[in-house]
Amino acid sequence: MKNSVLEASVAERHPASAPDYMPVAELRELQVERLRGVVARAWREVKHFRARLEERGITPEDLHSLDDVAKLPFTVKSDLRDTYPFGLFASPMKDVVRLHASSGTTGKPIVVAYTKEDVEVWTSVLVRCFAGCGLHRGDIIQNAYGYGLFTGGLGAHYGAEALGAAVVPTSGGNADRQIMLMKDFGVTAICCTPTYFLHLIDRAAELGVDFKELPLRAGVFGAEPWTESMRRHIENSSRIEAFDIYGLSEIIGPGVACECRRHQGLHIFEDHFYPEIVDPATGEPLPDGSEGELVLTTLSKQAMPMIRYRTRDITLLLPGTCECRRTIRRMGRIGRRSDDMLIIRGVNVFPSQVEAALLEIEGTLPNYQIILTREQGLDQMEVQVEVTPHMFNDKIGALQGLHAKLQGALDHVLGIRVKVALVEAHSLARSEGKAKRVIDRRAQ
Ligand code: DLL
Repeated sequence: MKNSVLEASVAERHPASAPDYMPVAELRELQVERLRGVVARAWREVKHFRARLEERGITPEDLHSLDDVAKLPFTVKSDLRDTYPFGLFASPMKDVVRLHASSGTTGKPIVVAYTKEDVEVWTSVLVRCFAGCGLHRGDIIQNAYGYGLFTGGLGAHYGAEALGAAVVPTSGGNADRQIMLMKDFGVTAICCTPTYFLHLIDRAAELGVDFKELPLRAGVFGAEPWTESMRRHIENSSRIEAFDIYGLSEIIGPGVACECRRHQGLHIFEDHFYPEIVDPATGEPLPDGSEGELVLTTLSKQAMPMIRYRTRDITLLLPGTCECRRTIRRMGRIGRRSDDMLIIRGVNVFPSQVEAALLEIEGTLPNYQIILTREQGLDQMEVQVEVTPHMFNDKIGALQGLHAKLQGALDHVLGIRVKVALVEAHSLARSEGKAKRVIDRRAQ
């Protein structure tokens, strides 16, 4: 650590970070007040939510303390899908200023909406993230999260700009240009997925650029699971400080939680996002310190309040307080999800999407396997598909045509480039129990 603890904690106190240090009693009071407000809003404006409460015979007046949150029904991803596209909105379109979307298990994405106030809250939590990472006005932040429907790019962009930093909005891709700009502009911090940064490290070495020699001093990495050993590798090979940032589209995007310079868990911006941990099987709330599924309730969202959203992310709320003296609680790293979602280069991919795409195309068999590898730090996905013997023995042109068709269908459904390999019927391993569709060799 370059600074002493005291120097760092003084330097970190950006004015926007004030709520991070709020006395706990005051924070709990604010949370109850906001919880009642957000539930009343959802009850008034969202038919789906009101029906759920009525089924349980609950009204917003039944909420007196934070413990009462457990009375509320959960919201799950299929609720967003079932009400696609705008069924969970609590604001009229005239008040919505932004829409984002993330891929779901079917062809239709999950849609999320923001009012002007929501964008302001989103921006403010990202300022708090960056300030907690020790970044400030004068920093040059290269933002290599994808710009577009994905929340990473625009979310981090607004936050970095509001912090007063100079933003270099490179978006994802084109590693050589990322490295050139990082070097020529004297970039001091980078935002991207951790695996993309690993790729940049490898590519820079090939180009003869040493990250250790650059002014780059921080990386704000998230959108996919990563490990402490990956942090060590990143920090050792680039001499930067690597921070873990967490978030999800349904709640706001990046900026639900972020590490501070102590790196002892991710501080959750609890004044806007109320966290619970529940048993993923039973939904029963678990005490701080127990591992389970993270459930989040938005306390100030206008356009699309989320009540007790089941994130499927497995983590724990850390007991005790952080050395940085923030009073907001911390969660552990997300190591895994309770469902089968794969995250490839920051994009969410479900094996079921692959399956659905394959089934549409004639000449393939419903036997396929997804092989995940990591090449030069970048996730690669290969889809091996068995083809009918007839097709396999046919002219080479037919196989090429099928290959192109499959490639097109998968690119379209998944939104990322994957490798397609056509293999002979019965050549893929069979399982006696559940089929093992995914072989993940990324950690090997
Ligand atoms: O990935 C938002 C984001 C962008 C977060 C940039 C951080 C940085 P989604 O595409 O909706 O949103 O994916 C959300 O990604 O439920 C987790 O499973 C996973 N995830 C996000 N951040 C982390 C992290 C964005 N730091 C899903 N560690 C979440 C592990 C993460 N998993």
